[in-house]
Amino acid sequence: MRSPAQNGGRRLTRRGLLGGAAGLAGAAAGGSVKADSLLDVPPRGPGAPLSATSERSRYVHLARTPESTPGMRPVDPSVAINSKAPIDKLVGSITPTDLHYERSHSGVPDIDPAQHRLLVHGMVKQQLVFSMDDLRAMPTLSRVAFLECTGNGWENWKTASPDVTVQNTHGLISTNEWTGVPLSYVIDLIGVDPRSTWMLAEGGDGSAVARSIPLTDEIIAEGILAYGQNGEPLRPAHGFPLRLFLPGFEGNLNIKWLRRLKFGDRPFMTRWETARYTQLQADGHARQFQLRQDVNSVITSPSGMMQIRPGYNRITGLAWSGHGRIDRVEISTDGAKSWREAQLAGPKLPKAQTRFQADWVWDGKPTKIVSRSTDDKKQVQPDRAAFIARTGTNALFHYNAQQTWAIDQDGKVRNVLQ
Ligand SMILES: Nc1nc2c(c(=O)[nH]1)N[C@H]1C(S)=C(S)[C@@H](COP(=O)(O)O)O[C@H]1N2
Ligand SMILES: [Mo]
Repeated sequence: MRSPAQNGGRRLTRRGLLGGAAGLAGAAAGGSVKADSLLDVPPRGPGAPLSATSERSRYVHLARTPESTPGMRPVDPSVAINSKAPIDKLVGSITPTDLHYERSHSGVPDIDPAQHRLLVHGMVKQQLVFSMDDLRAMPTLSRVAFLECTGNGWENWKTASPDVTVQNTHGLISTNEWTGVPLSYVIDLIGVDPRSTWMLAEGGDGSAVARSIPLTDEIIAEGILAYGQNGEPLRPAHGFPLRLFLPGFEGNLNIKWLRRLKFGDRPFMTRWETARYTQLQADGHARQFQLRQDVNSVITSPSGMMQIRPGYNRITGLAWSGHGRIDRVEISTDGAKSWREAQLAGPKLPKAQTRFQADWVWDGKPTKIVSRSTDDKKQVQPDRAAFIARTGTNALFHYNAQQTWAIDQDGKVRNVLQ
């Protein structure tokens, strides 16, 4: 009887025969051989006992990387301020819950949901305190949407470290299904004063992250007081038992461990919006309240530190926009000289990561690959030169310039600025 290893060997030989540009169709189909019997597939075997929760295969290794700011290297988790998602190793467009990126300013509080309360006050008809049971009794809404730290990409703002992965450069984004009470429901319930144009959201963690949120029609219509993530209660790292979720808006507005909403007629000017999350412009002035995550994309394979071979390579990556739906993604395999349209693999949800893919035959010569996305509001991802011309290099947040990966003659992929 033939062993799986022999089958594998036969595949490799077949692939070798196909090699090169002429074999594109065959190579794209991988190592398929004409099969004539069950001897061509590995034998069946006995199984392990069933379990209470499903673990990953022991052949699959997936982990976030805890990092300090703006360091590129893994650090001791006790001093990490964020932990990046392994987007180079994920498929599809949903991030597994345990791999959703994490950004916490002062650790993860241990909150008993039975004790947790949400205070809603300020310019409202009636000031109320809700328990988690109160909130869970209200109508719910679920939505698949991305969450992105406004610092995503900041490593490439000034210099490009060549030896990093896409997890390092773009790992502060994830897409999950979020479930909770529509913000609009609570606003109606408490009777927010129509003159109230801002809402303060405050977290119950040590650093009491608090942000002022403008009460635009879009935010009222789409905001969620979320207690569910991918079909289960939020994980503590992501705000258990309650967080604010605002599709398309910068990560830090999505207050975790939410304990207070206060309504008012002006921004509350917390230190998070006066000192922390402002954008220093080229002229030295700081810009406040740049809240939307812009149109963005990145090729996740081939990407930083991967090794490719001449011949067929599938290009794949992720695109997203805080403005809405991704309309198209173009890729260049000649350093942004020429572009062609990638295929959107779907689902194509608004304000969610969308997978794209394209065939590519690498001729073995050094080159650069780039992606650029366009959303349904006609926002186009800028190249780095245009982005820097517009924003300068003083700022830290909202970096959405096109990501370039350089491929050298040995097929090694490296991070470069443009
Ligand atoms: N209370 C509180 N909310 C918070 C934070 C925090 O440290 N404390 N971090 C913010 C930042 S900067 C981001 S990017 C997101 C990260 O959410 P996640 O850890 O679920 O990915 O939460 C935001 N909400
Ligand atoms: Mo963030």
